[in-house]
Amino acid sequence: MAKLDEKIEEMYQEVLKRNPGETEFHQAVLEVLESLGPVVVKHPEYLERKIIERICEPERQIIFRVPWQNDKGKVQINRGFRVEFSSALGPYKGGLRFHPSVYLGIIKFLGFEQIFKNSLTGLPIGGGKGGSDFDPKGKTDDEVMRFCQSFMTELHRHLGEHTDVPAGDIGVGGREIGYMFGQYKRITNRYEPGVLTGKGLTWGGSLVRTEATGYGATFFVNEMLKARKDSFADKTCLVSGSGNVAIYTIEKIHQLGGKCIACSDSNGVILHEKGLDLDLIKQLKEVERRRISDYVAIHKEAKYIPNGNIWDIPCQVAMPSATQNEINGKDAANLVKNGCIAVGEGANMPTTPEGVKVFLDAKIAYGPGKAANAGGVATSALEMQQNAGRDSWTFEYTEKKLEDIMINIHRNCYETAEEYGAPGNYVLGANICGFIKVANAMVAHGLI
Ligand code: NDP
Ligand code: 2IT
Repeated sequence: MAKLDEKIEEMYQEVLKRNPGETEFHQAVLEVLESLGPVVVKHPEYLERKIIERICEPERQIIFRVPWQNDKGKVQINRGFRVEFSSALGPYKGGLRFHPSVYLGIIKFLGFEQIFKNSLTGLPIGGGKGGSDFDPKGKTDDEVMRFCQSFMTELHRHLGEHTDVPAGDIGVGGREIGYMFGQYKRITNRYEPGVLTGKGLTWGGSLVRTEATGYGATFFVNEMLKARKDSFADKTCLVSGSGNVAIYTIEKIHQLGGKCIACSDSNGVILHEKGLDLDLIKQLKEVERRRISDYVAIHKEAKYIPNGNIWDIPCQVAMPSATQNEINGKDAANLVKNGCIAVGEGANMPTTPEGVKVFLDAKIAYGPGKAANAGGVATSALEMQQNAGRDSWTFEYTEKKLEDIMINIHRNCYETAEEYGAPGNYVLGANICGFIKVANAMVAHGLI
């Protein structure tokens, strides 16, 4: 762990005290605070106005009961969350996660990261996150619908195109956004597409939003490789997870000439040395909602490794796209030892602090989530633009905008790292660049 500036250390201790037990939130805060020492030296006004202390305290936290009935008529109770972290740059914006591990500490880590990520996109969006400890696995379509309707029955009063605009995350995709949009419309009697993003294409959605996070993360890695006079051509790649982000990361890697040989889920790893069959993965995951273990029934030469560790497989590029803390110090050391030269985080905070240190010390190209996976939320902001203008753009036009945004984020992180004397350190670059824009807006808005 880098040593914190004395004043910043005090702020971190206060965060620990005020938010007991929220270990993921502590981790996300510490990672940002470690970068801010030189910033407060240059900008003493941030200390005077307690900008860091204010950023660490969400503007509003909503926790609510979500009652619903399963197919047998039995009453179920889940907990819903929406943490509206920062509206310095625009309406609160960020996804909803449905996963049994969800509690306040996870939503707060995600919401905190989202502030700086959204700032990096250059678009007018604040930071927020929400979700529930509801487990969509094994639930029928009707059960998911009833849950989403109950969730939105409470959440709707907090939303609005100028107030708070949720989207998907783990366990929340097009189906769930559809049920929530329907319930919002029914309760408010307003057809207000700008209230959610990730919508279907016939009712206000944007082309490229489905692909955006994976494509964007791959564009970001491509920029890191270009900065090192390298490219994806013939690179062997690993992508963890097999959900939305993983699928479109694999797709773009293949389009850019790389070969992705493995993906995973929480039960195991698929290894296919000749390159993954993405059409099959899409069929299994997006259409049939099955597990990736079924892949080997079609491709006999591929291997399914139950409880396997994907990071044990030698690769040149690794793109963690499943969940937080999926790469620990040992995994990171293994990746580097096996010849990995670039890591791009599609997931949020997938690398532990020990792992991050390994990547930075080895000086490989390491793109942290808040920069590398910003293409998803950036394209959500493009969806909001289209909704506001009652417009819809072509795939090519929207993808080009996404690519330009990722190129810009890369350049800003790269140049900020140089300016602060840490060339090649995208962690420092992303944290400082994302922070300064939010901090300046907060100074301008006065003490609120
Ligand atoms: P999905 O629900 O579509 O897919 C999640 C994938 O990750 C599944 O393969 C799932 O496996 C695996 N996974 C989830 N939790 C765990 C866990 N605790 N242990 C092991 N594997 C796990 O989600 P997304 O693809 O949308 O999200 C993936 C990551 O990307 C998350 O970190 C999310 O925050 C981040 N992200 C998503 C964005 C988006 O636009 N969707 C934007 C930016 C970041 P299983 O099915 O076995 O649970
Ligand atoms: O983590 C993320 O950036 C997301 N889950 C996407 C958020 C969004 O509002 O599109």
